[in-house]
Amino acid sequence: MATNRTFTMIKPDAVAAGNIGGITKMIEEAGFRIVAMKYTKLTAELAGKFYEVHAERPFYGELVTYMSSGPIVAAILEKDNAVADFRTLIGATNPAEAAEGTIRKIYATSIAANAVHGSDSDDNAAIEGNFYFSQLERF
Ligand code: IDP
Ligand code: MG
Repeated sequence: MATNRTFTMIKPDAVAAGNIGGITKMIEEAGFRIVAMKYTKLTAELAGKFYEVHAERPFYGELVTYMSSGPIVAAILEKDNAVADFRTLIGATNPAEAAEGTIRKIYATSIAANAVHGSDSDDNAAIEGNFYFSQLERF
């Protein structure tokens, strides 16, 4: 059964480019309610843990370096069908293949620096939300 929460990060490239406001506006206008939000920075060790499922992929080292290169915004979002609807809102991993009007089409600069993260399943949404937020930090 689909649950109603997903997890996102506004990634270092988008934060550095001053796009926290623009991306958050798109998220809210798409009908997502922010139930937790944090401005923070990953160490390489924490980025490595977050992306552990990708440890065998050729881009893992680049991904860990990039995701720990500057501040990010982590958030839990609520909406009916949150995981699938948020993946639609952000668009394809590679911005060159992302649909018009998606967050990645508008804000991503490369397949690595692709502006936002979105959970790919309800299970991962819960795991990823728990990675950043305690029970007392979600509303
Ligand atoms: P997703 O974020 O759309 O779910 P994943 O395949 O889960 O995409 O990859 C996780 C992240 O790793 C991507 O968002 C992107 O930042 C990075 N990444 C994916 N593929 C590549 C690549 O081919 N080169 C460099 N970085 C990549
Ligand atoms: Mg993914």
